[in-house]
Amino acid sequence: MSRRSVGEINYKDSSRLGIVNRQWLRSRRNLLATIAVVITLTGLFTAAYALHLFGGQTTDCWRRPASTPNTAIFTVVMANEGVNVGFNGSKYEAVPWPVMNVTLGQNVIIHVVNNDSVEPHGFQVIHYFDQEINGLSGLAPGQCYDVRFTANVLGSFTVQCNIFCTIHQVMLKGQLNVEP
Ligand SMILES: [Cu+2]
Repeated sequence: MSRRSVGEINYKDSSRLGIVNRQWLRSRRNLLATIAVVITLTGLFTAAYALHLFGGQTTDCWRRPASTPNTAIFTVVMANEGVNVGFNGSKYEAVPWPVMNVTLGQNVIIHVVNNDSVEPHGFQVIHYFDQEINGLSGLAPGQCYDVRFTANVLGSFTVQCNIFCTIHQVMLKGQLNVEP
């Protein structure tokens, strides 16, 4: 075997090694680029979710419904701890609580927030909102719901949690007064 042929073999080997290295580098670069794209997309989706850009279930429950003419807006918070225990702190108040006074013909929005850390709660305004929120499963912890109706009948109407729960058994009931 001559030196030259040995050299050729070495040359071919090293060039083949170079091609392998380049391919390996290219695939590695593609892999890194893919990872970067995945991280970027994940970040964008996380940010969009955190900023409530998807709508639907990511509603900010602490935002009051927008005010419109001839509309009475109330917020009712249900909680098992803190100042709102019961309905807006009904645990610490005499029945009826909370009391909502509206004028006949007004549109009414009751923004119901379940801030309970454990239990779902129902919400009912006798005559005006006899249906349940999500059937008998109620409003889950962290959820909110806008009850809307027009106060077209005079009188006092009971407001209550209509599903079984431990906090509203003894701290019932609110009242809606529709006045002339
Ligand atoms: Cu309840």
